[in-house]
Amino acid sequence: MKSDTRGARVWFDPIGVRVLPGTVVRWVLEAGAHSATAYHPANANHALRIPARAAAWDSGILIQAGQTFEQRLDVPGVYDYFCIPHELAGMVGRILVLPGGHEDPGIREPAAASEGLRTVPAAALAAFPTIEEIRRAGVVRLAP
Ligand SMILES: [Cu+2]
Repeated sequence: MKSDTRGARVWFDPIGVRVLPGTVVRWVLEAGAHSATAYHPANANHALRIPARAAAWDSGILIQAGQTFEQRLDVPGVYDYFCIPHELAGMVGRILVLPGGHEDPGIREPAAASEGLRTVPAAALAAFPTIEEIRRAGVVRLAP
């Protein structure tokens, strides 16, 4: 979770990662005030953009450099998450939980809109790395 010195630019680094089921993902606050919050209706009626069987998470807003938050991800699929103060600025990230081996777990892009839930801001939709990009690279970072 990063901010530049003026707070004009905010982002998750990396913005995309591929992990095996059962991985504990840790977010670390480097600078600024940020959260890591799952796209899930349990989080203030946001769209569901994590696997239906997965648990929602919300780190709350971290404010002290070095603060961390951890979440274990067991269900294969795409997990999209956002930063509460900066979702409109496109501060989002994507985790691909992919079993080892070559089977296709049928992972696909989350739906762009769902009835009765909040719309995902355009800047956020534009920021997600593609599933294919994450699958191929393993780790996707924004240009510095
Ligand atoms: Cu943020």
